[in-house]
Amino acid sequence: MEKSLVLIKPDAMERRLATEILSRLESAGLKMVALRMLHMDRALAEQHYAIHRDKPFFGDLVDYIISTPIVAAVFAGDNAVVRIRELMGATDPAKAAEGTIRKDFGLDIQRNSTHASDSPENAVKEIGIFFTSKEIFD
Ligand code: 3AN
Repeated sequence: MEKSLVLIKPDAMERRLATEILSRLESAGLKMVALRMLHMDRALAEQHYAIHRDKPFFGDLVDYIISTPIVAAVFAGDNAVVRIRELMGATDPAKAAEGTIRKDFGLDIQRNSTHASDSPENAVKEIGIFFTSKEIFD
């Protein structure tokens, strides 16, 4: 089964939305196969967001993701990457479709409540940043 990394970001953690967001993914038929809570340090955040290193918002993005503890999870299912991104909606909550997680909970383009892998290849890399193979129960 395909897997995707999901992060519950600081804005959602602060508003006690972690389980509600995880529940939406489970209700959609995706299977949670790994879960942990952690406070990312700067080095881990820079590794996770390395693809955005040259973007003007990189510094703010790293500061934001390390501002509180977060929840990291791995969800599995057929076409998990695409299905989860559909459930989450567009990066900018203002542009996200009705009924999506970011439309319902996101505050702005940075504080958009969740992260999900954007391809199966990136999912493998991202999952490896947060979990060992022994911590994934599929
Ligand atoms: P997604 O999370 O939908 O895959 P990406 O990969 O383009 O979106 O961006 C990663 C993260 O960077 C976003 N979740 C968001 O928090 C932040 N981000 C993206 N674009 C902007 C922007 N223009 N200004 C501030 N933050 C941004």
